Amino acid sequence: MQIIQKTWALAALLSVLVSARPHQQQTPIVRREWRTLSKHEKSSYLCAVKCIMRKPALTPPFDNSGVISRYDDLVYTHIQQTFSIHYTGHFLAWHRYYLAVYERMLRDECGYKGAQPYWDWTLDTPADKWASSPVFDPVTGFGGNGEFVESDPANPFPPVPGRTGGGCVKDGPFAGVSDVVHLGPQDSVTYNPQCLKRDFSPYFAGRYLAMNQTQLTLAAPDFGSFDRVVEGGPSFDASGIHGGGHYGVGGTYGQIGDLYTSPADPIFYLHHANLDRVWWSWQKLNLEARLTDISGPILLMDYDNLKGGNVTLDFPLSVGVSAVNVTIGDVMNIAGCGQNGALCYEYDKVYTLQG
Ligand SMILES: *[C@@H]1O[C@H](CO)[C@@H](O)[C@H](O)[C@H]1NC(C)=O
Ligand SMILES: *[C@@H]1O[C@H](CO)[C@@H](O)[C@H](O)[C@H]1NC(C)=O
Ligand SMILES: *[C@@H]1O[C@H](CO)[C@@H](O)[C@H](O)[C@H]1NC(C)=O
Ligand SMILES: [Cu+2]
Repeated sequence: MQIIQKTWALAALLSVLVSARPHQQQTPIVRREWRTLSKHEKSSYLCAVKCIMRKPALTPPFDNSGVISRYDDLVYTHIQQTFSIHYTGHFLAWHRYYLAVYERMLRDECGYKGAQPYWDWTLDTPADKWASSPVFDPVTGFGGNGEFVESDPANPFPPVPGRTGGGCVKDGPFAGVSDVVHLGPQDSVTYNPQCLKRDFSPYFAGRYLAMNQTQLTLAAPDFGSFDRVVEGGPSFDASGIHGGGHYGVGGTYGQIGDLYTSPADPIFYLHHANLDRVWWSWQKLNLEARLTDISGPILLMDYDNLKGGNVTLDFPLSVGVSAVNVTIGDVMNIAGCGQNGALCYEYDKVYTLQG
């Protein structure tokens, strides 16, 4: 009798411990390329995106807040941290965590059963193939370009070379809605209902998203130089694969081309999943060493460390109200699964170095 009671007590204790850690998966979920998903898988993903756009925000309300939905919670935290998460050593680590949190929100809060898909844009180059990418499909994808609008001559910044759109998206699941986007432009966080805009630059995509640029990126010898090839410089002529996706889709007038509000376009998450896959591909070329290789400035563009030092594995990452804080060290291994980090996913395929 006593043994039975003790066993029962132990079982109860174990179940409490297990339920207190609801995200402790044992085996990684597998991220796949958008075009390899079945019609049903694509529509489940798009359905989950629309669902998270309808769930009420957790960010504490402030005057005239534009943070309406759970989707906005993430856009908001990206806007707030814009200048501390780009052109820094933790750029890739922060976005890796941000994506994993989005993926978990889709699964836990909207019943999505799959993993976050990625977009292998090398398959949609050269430039003349860009606009017909399956990612932009009006029925099974995210819809395409916006109507062409002339560049504003009063804008002191040069237009994105090769831009072809700029207006509201004309087809797909986000077309015909005047308040898909609530935040922005730029760092504005008060309620500003907008349509989703895109401004494709097939030229820009062809120049920075083809296999040649991806190979150049993978060939970097250490993390510090790898990150700089990914991020490129702030000018259009010094871009890398990061800017290639943002400006190839968003041009001058699309939200995804706006450094602050870019996650307002759901394609952001597929583009960044592929950037993360490039990083993981690079790590896998020498995994043991590259599970701990991290450097790059703590402060914006401080590549010479004149104002601050490099980030290290214990550097903290925060994505606001949607998840606990972690460190860079917690996200170095995408398939740590609670034993060795905060993440538990894999990619079905990685890039390899050619020739
Ligand atoms: C890659 O090819 C594109 C298209 O031909 C070209 O514009 C670009 O400069 C090339 N990039 C590199 C790094 O060679
Ligand atoms: C920061 O890291 C770079 C490599 O990315 C290295 O060359 C540099 O010496 C480091 N700076 C400091 C202050 O440790
Ligand atoms: C997470 O990090 C952010 C930014 O560093 C900080 O403001 C916040 O207080 C931290 N949250 C917790 C729960 O430690
Ligand atoms: Cu970003």
